[in-house]
Amino acid sequence: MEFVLYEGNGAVGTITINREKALNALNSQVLDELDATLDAVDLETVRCLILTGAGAKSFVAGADIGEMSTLTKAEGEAFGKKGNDVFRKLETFPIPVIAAVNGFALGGGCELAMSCDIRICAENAVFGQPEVGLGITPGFGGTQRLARLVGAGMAKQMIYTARNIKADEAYRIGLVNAVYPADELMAQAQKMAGGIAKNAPIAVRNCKKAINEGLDVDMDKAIVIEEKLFGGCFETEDQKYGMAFFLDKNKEKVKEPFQNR
Ligand code: DAK
Repeated sequence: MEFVLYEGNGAVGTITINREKALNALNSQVLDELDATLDAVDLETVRCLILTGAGAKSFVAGADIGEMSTLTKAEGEAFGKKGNDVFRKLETFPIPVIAAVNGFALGGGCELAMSCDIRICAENAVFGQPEVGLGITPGFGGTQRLARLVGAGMAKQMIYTARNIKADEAYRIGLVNAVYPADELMAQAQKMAGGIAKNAPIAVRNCKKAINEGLDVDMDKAIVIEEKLFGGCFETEDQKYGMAFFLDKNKEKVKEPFQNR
C-alpha cells in the first residue's frame, strides 16, 4: 500500500492515512487502500482500531481537491459513492474505531473522523466542513453525521458558514470526546483502545450494533434491537466466564482475557 499503513499491536490495530505531502487528502487511491485495509483486518485477534493521519500537521485535509476539480457530474457521483461506501464500512465495522485526530480534519477528513465510533484529538486539531466555499456540498456524509453528532443547529452553522473550529470548540460542542497535547494523543488512543479490547468482544460488538442501528429507528424498534443483541450474548463462553468470575468470591483470582467465543 502506498498511502495507507496498518500496524498491529496485539488486540489493537492502527490505520494511518499516509499521504503527508498532501496533508493526507483523500484521493481515489487512498479510499481504495483504506477499503482494502479494512477488509484485511484479522477480526479474530483485533478488537479495536485506531485511525490517524501521518505527520504532525494533519489528520486528513479533505477529499483531494485536485482530483475532484475536473470531475463530471457522473464521476462526482461515483467518487461520492466510493467514499460513502468505505466510510459506511468503517461506521458499521464490527469492532470499535477510534479517530485520533492529529491536526486538520476538514471536509472529507471531518467526515472520516465522524464515521468512527469515538473521536479524540490533539490540541492543534482543526475541524470544519469548508465545501460550500468550494461550490459543493459535503459529500461523504457530513450533512448527516454532523447533525446527528452535534445537533442540527450547530451543524447547519458550521456547514453554511464553512468556518473551521479549533479543538476546544470541537470538545465543547461534543464533536470530540477529549483533547490532548499532540505528543500524548497516540498513547491516549492506545490506552482507550486497550481498555476496550480487554472487555468481552462479542458484547462490545453487540453494543456498537445496538447503538448504531437503534439510532436509525424509533424507540420501540430500537429497544427490540437491543433485546436481540443482549440475548445474543448469552450462552457465549465470555458471558459465562464474566458472570462466573463476578460470582466467585475468591479474592485471589485473576481475570483471564476474554476468548471472543
Ligand atoms: N486536496 C488536495 N491537496 C491538498 C488538500 C486537499 N484537500 N489540502 C492540502 N493539500 C495540499 C496542498 O495543495 C499542498 O500541496 P503542495 O502545494 O505542497 O503540492 C500541501 O497539501 C500542503 O498544503 P498547504 O501548503 O495549503 O498547507 P497550509 O498549512 O498552508 O494550509 C490547509 C493547510 C489545510 C489550511 C490548506 O491546505 C487547505 O485549506 N486545504 C484544503 C482544505 C479543504 O478545503 N478541505 C476540504 C476539501 S473538500 C463529494 C465527495 C466528497 C466531498 C464533497 C463532495 N461528492 C462526490 C458529492 C468532499 C469534499 C472535501 O473534502
